[in-house]
Amino acid sequence: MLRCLCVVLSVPLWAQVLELPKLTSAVQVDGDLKEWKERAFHDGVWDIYRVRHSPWFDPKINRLTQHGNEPPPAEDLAARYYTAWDDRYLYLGAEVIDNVNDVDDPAHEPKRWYFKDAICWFVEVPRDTVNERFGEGDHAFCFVADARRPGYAAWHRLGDKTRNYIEEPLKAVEWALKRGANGNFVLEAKVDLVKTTGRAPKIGDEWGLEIVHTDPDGGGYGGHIILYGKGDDDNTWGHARLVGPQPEVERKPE
Ligand SMILES: [Ca+2]
Ligand SMILES: [Ca+2]
Ligand SMILES: [Ca+2]
Ligand SMILES: [Ca+2]
Repeated sequence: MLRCLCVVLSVPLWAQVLELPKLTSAVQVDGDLKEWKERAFHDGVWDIYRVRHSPWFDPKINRLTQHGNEPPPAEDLAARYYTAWDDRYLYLGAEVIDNVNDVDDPAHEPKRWYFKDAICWFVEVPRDTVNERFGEGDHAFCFVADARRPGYAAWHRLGDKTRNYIEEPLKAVEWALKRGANGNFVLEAKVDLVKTTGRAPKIGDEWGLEIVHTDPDGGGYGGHIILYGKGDDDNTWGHARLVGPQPEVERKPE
């Protein structure tokens, strides 16, 4: 019994497999996640306090910007993230509490989502054990929290056999962004995986997964939280697996 416990404890916590459920009913991309979020992968609210106690925490890359007169960190940035898929598409959603919406970048370039409020899902399809930084199989699907949805606000960073860090607008996508009070927003996106990765997803596929949520709030680069990984090296990303449909959270009958 004791030996079993030791084996379990020797596995790094982020080796836990993130199971991404398949959706079996249609998604309306309208900025309201209600028709699918209960059946998506979702592991609760994330903020800097929770990230601070995660196995991948690094204070240099998981921090929020200090401008003076800040609200408590929980009001600076907190979010729920949703991820699911079907035979062709990847579904991405987020419900975000943010004190300031900042989508202005003094040195704007289309690829500079990371200098603006943005959420980016990094995936490696399929997962391997080679350290790569946006090499072949690595994709970032990024969304700037700009309700005007300029062309660069949906962005695709990827690699291929010979190139790293290919940067281009993400065109094979439908997405919606609904702004709330302050910098709050809801994001809903449907990414065509056949067009972006060249592969139709199926149950049992193994992916790498990291979520990067940037929150400069008027400052320069560097205010962000990262989930399940430690940056651009895909070998630090979490281990995700595509699984069949999952039921909604069960509640105790009255
Ligand atoms: Ca919807
Ligand atoms: Ca903020
Ligand atoms: Ca790799
Ligand atoms: Ca912000």
